[in-house]
Amino acid sequence: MSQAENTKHLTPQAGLVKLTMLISGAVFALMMLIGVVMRASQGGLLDMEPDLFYQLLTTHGAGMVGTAGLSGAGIMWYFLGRHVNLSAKMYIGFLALFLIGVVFILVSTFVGHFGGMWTFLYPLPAMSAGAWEPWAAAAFMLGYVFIGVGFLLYYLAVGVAIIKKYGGLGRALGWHVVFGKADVTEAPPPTVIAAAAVTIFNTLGIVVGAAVLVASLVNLLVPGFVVDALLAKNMIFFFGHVFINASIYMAVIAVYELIPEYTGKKWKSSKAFILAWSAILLFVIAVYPHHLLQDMVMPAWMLVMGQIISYLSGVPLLAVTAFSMCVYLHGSKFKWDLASSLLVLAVAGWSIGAIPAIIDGMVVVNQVMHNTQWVPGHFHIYLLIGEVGMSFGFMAWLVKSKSQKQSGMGAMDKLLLTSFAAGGAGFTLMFLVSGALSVPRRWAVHMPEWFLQDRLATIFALLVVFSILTQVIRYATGLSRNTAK
Ligand code: HEM
Ligand SMILES: [Cu+2]
Repeated sequence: MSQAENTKHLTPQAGLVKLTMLISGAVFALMMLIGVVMRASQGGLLDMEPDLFYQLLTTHGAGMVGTAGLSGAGIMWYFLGRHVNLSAKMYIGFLALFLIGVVFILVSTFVGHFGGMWTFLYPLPAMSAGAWEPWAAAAFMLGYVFIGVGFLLYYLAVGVAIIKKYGGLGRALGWHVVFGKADVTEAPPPTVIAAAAVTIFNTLGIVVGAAVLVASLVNLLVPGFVVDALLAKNMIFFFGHVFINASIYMAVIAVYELIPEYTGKKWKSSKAFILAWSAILLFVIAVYPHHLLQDMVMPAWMLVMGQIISYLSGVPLLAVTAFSMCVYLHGSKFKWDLASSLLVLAVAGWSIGAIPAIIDGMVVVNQVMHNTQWVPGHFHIYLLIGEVGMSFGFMAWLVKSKSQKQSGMGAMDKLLLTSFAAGGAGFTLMFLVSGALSVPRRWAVHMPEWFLQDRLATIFALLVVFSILTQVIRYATGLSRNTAK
């Protein structure tokens, strides 16, 4: 069946995905509120005990990264379902395990006062100096284990379905086209290529994450069981880097599938597209040492690799997504509505955010910028404007009604888009400015000299929260009205 035929069908399990996006949207909004509270507290606008700040920061980090993963997974499931047969039971299992994990994490941070950050860097969870009990750290890591197992189920279902239809992950990646004799018309659709790549690297990342989680859990229960701290750090950052990247690489499938609805031009699996996704697969796995540039005990070749691949990582992103999108938009009668505007904005945000990230991936810069707010500066650009933008673009498309299709952007749509874009840009810019001024990240208490950026950022963040909260409400009401997709 051709791709065009497929897209006419109703996606099976759309209801499950709609529910996933509702949960994601609500949690995004809630975690953003926590973010505003933290930023206001850094700016001296709120009085907050530092230990509460670290519990909130832990919840915000884990909650945001988890929700980015969840929303990305929802998007990928929805569109992959147009091409292969996916098991609803496995998805329900994934969702259930995910939600159990969330409960563990919330209990750990809010009841158990765990504040060891979403990165649970070994041996911090076991060394709270009385700030939290070992059970709270254990609950946090167990929560991750549940979420991880849920994701493994998810990728198992995806992998099996893809292999059944395409006869192997290599073929799903399009290798028979670029390395074999097959014609480019025999290449799988972009969604399948992306899904195959993400399935491989995120499964690897989660397995490594699970291993270090279990080791840390044993260390918590039996303190005599010591883990090599550098190895643990490598495993944690491999997992963390891969997982958060996977969230965007899953969400971008919405761009590949929806932008063609607006341009009338199918997103093609060209040879460049196939090669770019194979490069992404390799780079995502190999680039993680850019998180360890300050660990001078690391083998030098790994750090050099981290820096060089950081440069390269931007290329497939810009070439196959940003550049292709511009080509597709150019000369087509593109209809700007909330969904399509958010998707285009998100690709722009993702691309722009990659630049300060690459800069920070250079050893000489990292020497100065490491652990400053430059870091949350760059990742909030591609996560907030990029991943969250794609998720809300997809959600707006899901609930778009026929009458809206004709009318394009209403006044409310314009307001929501502008406040999201301007708020997001201003909020992230303040992080970058602070980072350039060497303001440290992860500090509960700021010096009065840093308050100006903190306070401006709080105002910008409120604009984002206004937009996102309103969009969630509109999505929820839209779901009950619209069952066409
Ligand atoms: C209105 C939106 C948001 C606000 C106000 C906000 C606010 C904050 C603040 C104040 C910090 C701490 C910065 C510091 O270290 O000094 C932070 C960290 C972080 N945020 Fe956000 N954020 C928002 C959206 C997001 C989104 C959408 C994501 C991901 C999808 C995200 C993921 C993270 C992560 C991973 C951290 C790092 C936590 C850590 O250092 O362990 N945030 N955010
Ligand atoms: Cu990274």
